[in-house]
Amino acid sequence: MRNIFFAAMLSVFSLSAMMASPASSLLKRLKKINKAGIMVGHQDATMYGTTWAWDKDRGDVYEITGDQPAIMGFDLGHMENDSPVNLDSVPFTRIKEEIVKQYNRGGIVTLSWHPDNPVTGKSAWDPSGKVLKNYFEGGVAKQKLDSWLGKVASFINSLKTTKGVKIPVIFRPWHEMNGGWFWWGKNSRTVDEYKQFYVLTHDYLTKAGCNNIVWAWSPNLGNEKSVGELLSHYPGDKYVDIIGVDIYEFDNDDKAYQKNLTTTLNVLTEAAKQTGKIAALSETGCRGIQQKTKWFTETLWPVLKNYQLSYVLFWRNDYKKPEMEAYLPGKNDPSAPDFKAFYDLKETLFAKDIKRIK
Ligand code: BMA
Repeated sequence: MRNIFFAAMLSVFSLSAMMASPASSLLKRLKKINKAGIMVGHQDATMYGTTWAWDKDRGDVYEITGDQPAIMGFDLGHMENDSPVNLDSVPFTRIKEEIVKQYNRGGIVTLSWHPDNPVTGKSAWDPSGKVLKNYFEGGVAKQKLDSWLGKVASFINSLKTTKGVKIPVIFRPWHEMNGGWFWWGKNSRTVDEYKQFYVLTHDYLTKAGCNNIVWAWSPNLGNEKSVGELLSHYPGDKYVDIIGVDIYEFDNDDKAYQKNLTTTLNVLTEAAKQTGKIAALSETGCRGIQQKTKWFTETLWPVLKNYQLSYVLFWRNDYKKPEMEAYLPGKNDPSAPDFKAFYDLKETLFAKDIKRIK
């Protein structure tokens, strides 16, 4: 009797193990890691830095800490146009290569997507053309976006190691929807059109076989003072695994940043609790960070340490205009030692820390 019981248990167990999708394994892992600390991420970490571009096996984080970020972010913008490089000139072949490397070192990848405006042909930052209305009425946006979703689905489906193991990623489409700058933003469509479009994106990619996506949804810092406000564009529990927020310091006002961060992370934490989702600071950074010698340990960390976030992703270090857009130091910048001190905190997790957490 006992043997039959154990055999049955074993087959149920192995069946569920066999059925676990790459996405559900990553989600499980994210929950485990969430208990150990906060992962630190960087957009385009290994592509370019404040003083260099396109070298292999480099990274501003790596040069300061000897370790890679736990999370690496890459953007799919311009994949929709069959361009060989993304909107920041990063070759898609290189993105794939770095995703595999990051997976092999035990790290995690998040993908964003800033596709051009399908109605006007201008960039993602063109809010004109009522794109989603056009989509749902079967206009030119419908033809284009359906085909664009297909291209993104093929790319995500194709993420595999050399042994053919499918690599899970966090995908964060249609972010900062509560701002007015993107064609999916607040001045360009109704809330319902937005939600329907997020759901449609989710269902399209799922049907296309992308069983390797953990879904992230993230508004921008707004004036959201309540969970209801923060979740005003939330597509629903079935479609989202991670709720993030994007918050920057553009004006060199550390106190205002801390206040914004605190107010929003309070609401985010409550929203995550109510929905049972993971919370993240999905984009952040301080303009002019190079010269700020205590920002990581004295502005960011005193706030972050109060919250159980899965990760914080610093946006990219643009080698073309680092003073305007580089959110982590290069190795010779005055802020590099402070970033190293931030790295040394036991609660901040980088690639080597999470490698051990399977
Ligand atoms: C924005 C800026 C742009 C960039 C885009 C996609 O926030 O960094 O310069 O093209 O993200 O990475």
